[in-house]
Amino acid sequence: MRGKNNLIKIIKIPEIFDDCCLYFAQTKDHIPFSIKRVYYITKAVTKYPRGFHAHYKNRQVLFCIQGNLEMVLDNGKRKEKIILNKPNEGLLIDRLIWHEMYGFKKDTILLVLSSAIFDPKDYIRDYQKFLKIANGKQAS
Ligand code: T46
Repeated sequence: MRGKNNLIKIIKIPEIFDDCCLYFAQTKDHIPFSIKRVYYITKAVTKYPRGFHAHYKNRQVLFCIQGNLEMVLDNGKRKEKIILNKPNEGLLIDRLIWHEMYGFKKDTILLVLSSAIFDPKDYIRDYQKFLKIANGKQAS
């Protein structure tokens, strides 16, 4: 993982090359939580950004296993950007990190490992509310 204070935390996972490319990620060795849910996004449209929310509790690691997209992370104080395009690199999105996804290239596949089962109440989708919570001005 990169520096502790960076918003961008990249987790490298093993890659095995023989007559294919095989990647694996497992709890403890690579993923800093028990994986409760897996989902993936395909056929996203370049001109429609996604995300625009933060989670109260859910933690996630995102792998762009094919293609390319840009992620913007925001902790309420500063923002950082990264291009995801390497199947052996996962991006950790921790609690209370606002995230936005842009520029999905054609045929991009984003695989997400999640620490919690789906709960719509875990989403903060209002940016002003997020800023208050992230900066400790509103009880969550
Ligand atoms: C995230 C980013 C990276 C479900 O019913 N179950 C699920 O497990 C998920 C992930 C979504 N949904 C429903 C909720 C919405 O009605 O699928 C619909 C689309 O979800 P959303 O608009 O939140 O999609 P994204 O791409 O903006 O965000 C997703 C995840 O929802 C989110 O947790 O961090 O990918």
